[in-house]
Amino acid sequence: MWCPGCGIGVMLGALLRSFEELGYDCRDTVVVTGIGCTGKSDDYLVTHALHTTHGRALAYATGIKAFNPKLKVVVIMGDGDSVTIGGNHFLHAARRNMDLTAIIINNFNYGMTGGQFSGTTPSGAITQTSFYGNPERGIDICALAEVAGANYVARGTPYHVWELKTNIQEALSKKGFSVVEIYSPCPTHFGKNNQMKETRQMLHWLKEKGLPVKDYNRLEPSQKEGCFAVGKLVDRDEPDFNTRYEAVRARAMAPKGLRNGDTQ
Ligand SMILES: Cc1ncc(C[n+]2csc(CCOP(=O)(O)OP(=O)(O)O)c2C)c(N)n1
Ligand code: SF4
Repeated sequence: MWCPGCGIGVMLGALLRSFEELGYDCRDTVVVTGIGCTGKSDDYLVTHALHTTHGRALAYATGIKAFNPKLKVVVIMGDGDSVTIGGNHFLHAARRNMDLTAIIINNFNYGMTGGQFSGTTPSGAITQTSFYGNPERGIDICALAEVAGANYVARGTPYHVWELKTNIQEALSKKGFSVVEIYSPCPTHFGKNNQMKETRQMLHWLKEKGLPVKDYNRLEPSQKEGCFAVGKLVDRDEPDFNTRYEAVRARAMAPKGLRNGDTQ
């Protein structure tokens, strides 16, 4: 299904190993995807799966989780799906702290439709729609998830595959909105356009520039240029949406006089 050297299969392998090691049951696991190369991941799964529309996977997943909080809901998206066309849903899933795990393949472009720039394409990068350099700045997905209210945020790459599996397992085990962003090679488009035509060049870039969080944080701001942190970035335990909603429901169902706002 995917081009040779694409990072999506490595992500899927890490996710499936995580399901197995955490003892997930396919009967109460739902994987929701959007549209794109990444969105095709659900074709390989025996869990429940919902292949939705481009950019709306989190909205569908929110509905599933709100309706049946017992289900384990995982959302697999590309950078286009998650934070470009789907940016609004991403912001609100994080703000609500929905108990969902978002696995995001960030290959810095729209892979499926031929390599156009997306909301994460770095400034100056060459794509099919920015032949002379991208004039926009790319979104930092992890920073966005943190400020919007996610309980767990991590970044991985296919080069750091064992760490990636650990981060995915932590994300799956966390109550509330968890995000694992994966910087992922798209040699066919982004790599070819940005002097990394060979997969090994893209992997070398991930290896050289991806630093463990502790090492990255020790760098001076000027040294951070072009580098990125790999590993767990945020880990907190704010109440998720369903917990807050149940508290509101209990107040609303309480006998008159015991509800908030009752005057007598
Ligand atoms: C509403 C809507 N707009 C545009 C498209 C066309 N389209 C399909 S996939 C895609 C981009 C996918 O990029 P991304 O989400 O980053 O995933 P990737 O293919 O890179 O894995 C676009 C624009 C669509 N299917 N639906
Ligand atoms: S076009 Fe890019 S993202 Fe899509 S399968 Fe090929 S390498 Fe992967």
